[in-house]
Amino acid sequence: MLFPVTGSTPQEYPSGMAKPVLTIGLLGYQFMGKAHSNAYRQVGRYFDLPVEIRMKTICGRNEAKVRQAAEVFGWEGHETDWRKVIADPEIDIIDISTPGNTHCEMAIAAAEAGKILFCEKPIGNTLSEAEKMAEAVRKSGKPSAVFHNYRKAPAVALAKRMIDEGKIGKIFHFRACYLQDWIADPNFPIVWRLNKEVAGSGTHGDICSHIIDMGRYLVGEMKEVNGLLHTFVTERPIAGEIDDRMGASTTGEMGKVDVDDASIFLCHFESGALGTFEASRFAVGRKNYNRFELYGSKGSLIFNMERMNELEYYNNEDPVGTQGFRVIQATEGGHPYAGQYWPVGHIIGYEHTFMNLVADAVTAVHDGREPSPNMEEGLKNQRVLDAVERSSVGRCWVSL
Ligand code: SOE
Repeated sequence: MLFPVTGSTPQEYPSGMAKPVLTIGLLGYQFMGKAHSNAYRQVGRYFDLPVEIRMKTICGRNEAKVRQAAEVFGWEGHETDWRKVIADPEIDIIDISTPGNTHCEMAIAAAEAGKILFCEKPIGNTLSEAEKMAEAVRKSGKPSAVFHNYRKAPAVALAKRMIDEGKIGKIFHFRACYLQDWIADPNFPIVWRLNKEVAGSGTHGDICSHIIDMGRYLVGEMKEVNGLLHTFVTERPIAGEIDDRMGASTTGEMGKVDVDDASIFLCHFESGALGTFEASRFAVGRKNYNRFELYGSKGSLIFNMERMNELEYYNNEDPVGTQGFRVIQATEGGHPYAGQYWPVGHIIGYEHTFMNLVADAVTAVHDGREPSPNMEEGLKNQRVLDAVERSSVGRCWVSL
């Protein structure tokens, strides 16, 4: 059942009345396929949603592996041809969680088939692809969502609430880093995330896109950027059989690496704030170190995904002599999303950020509103990715 996207008001369903159903077709079954499947399966058990979610079909090229994924993740069925999933009249939402080189064709086909599109980040491998995808979604008139899941961590959503309430005042600095180290070993093979033809870029699109989204979400749009993309290891073993943890066996042959290992850039925000962004897969010792520091005239905020339930807050208006960074544990009922899960102090994890995003998105779809972030935001993210790449090549500032 598709919902009128034009401004329908939230509907209250009297108890006992069947809720409308949103039927999902998921394209992709590996890391993000697993995270999205868990979110679709679990979200209705923690949120009182105005819809039922039907996990109909999961799709992947390897029949044996996608059949197993359907059984393990709880899908009604599985498919190896993504076009058949898009053609299924029972499916309302197409979720694209495959490697980046498949996103554009899938998204356009889904939009042209009148499906609601949920898409992993970054939406495309190039700005040109992202523009075509966003245009197809606009033409469809259907809502969309993009899985910038870190916005949906309670501590991050609390930071956004505090900024919007004026508690931080005028923002001077936004400093973000997203540091991993899973390919610091030069013997790690060239898996798809290290292959430009498949992934579009390396660290830049994969994880710098997340901190770009965080900057846009918390501070606003960027005016100009100046970046540097760098590859530390230019030759690696060619990958053989992939495993389920982003790794693979090797074939014994060596191949050229054509993507960035690190992506660093400065920006001027339209607000006048300054931004510094640093993403790397060579930060030895950092595993998923997605962190920001935000400094304003009335106060400052610090978030670290590896301590995702905490938000450090400095209130510049505390009485002199008592000022200092304090840790807010974002697990209280009044904190965004936290009340859906456990009593105060009983923390949540990475998988809950996807559940929170799905809860927001399907509720918005039901209410006839646009989810956030949606494909338009995904396109703005891609414009920043593209500008930083151009500035790195040109060794100059690039305006957005
Ligand atoms: C690999 O860097 C990765 O899986 C990203 O692709 C995800 O977007 C991020 O959430 C976790 O790390």
